[in-house]
Amino acid sequence: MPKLLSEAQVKQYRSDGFVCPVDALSTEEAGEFLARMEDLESREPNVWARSKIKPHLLMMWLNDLMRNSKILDAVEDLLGPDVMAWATGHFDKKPHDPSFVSWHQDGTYWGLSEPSVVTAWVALTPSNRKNGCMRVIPGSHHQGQLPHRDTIDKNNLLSRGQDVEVKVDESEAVDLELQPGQISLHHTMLIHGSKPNLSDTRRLGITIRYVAAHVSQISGFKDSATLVRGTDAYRNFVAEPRPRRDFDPDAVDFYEAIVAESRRRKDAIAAQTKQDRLQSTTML
Ligand SMILES: O=C(O)CCC(=O)C(=O)O
Repeated sequence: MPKLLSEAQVKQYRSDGFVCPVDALSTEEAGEFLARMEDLESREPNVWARSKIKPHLLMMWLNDLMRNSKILDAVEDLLGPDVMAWATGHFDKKPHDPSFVSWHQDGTYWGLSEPSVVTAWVALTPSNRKNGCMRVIPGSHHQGQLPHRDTIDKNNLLSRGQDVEVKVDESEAVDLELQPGQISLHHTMLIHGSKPNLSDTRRLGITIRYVAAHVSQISGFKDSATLVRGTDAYRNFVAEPRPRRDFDPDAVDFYEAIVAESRRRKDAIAAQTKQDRLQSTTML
């Protein structure tokens, strides 16, 4: 018996690769998290530039959000009882912001052993078709890992501008519209992206990437995660410290070391992919 999702939603996740919408936080709770985030932004300049990959290591509000019991109930319904929070992020589009996200699969540079990885996309503002909500291609996760190419576009919110190298039929795309406090859940291999914000309202989503505790990092680079539900019998990841205050100096040291590893990992996987592609072209 699932804890938060219905049997039908669990089935839909397996067949389509996503569930949306799921009621997780109340509107008031979402407003409180947004207020805590904005308060930090006003006190600490460039917070997001200083914490791009695992901001939950440095921001108390985000570390609290990824432990929210309702979100974890939904994730447990998909991943099982032992859950680690592995990464977090924010996708922010101001009114009339040209920022977009190219079609991609999340797992491309992650180096994880298997796809028992779910993203909870938490809406802190309304997210809809007009302000550039996330869009997904149902069932595309069944194709497994697809090749991507890195692109350079200053408006692409992805760090490498990665773009999946298969033709995406946009007529199949489903808009994941959410109200503040609602979440969507998507599979790490699901093809997804989003368009610019054409509205007068901000669109802000927080991503929390959860992995089942048995998943491991297989790229050879050191990696960390936080146990948020159940037990960690595997110890595949370095246990992350919980910040005692925002930008806690001890947390910053841990953050910088782990994020440097993560950058090296992404560069190594991208270089390997390039080499594999070169080899397969010369063999033709
Ligand atoms: O928020 C968006 O527009 C895209 C989010 C995304 O790409 C992700 O969650 O991986």
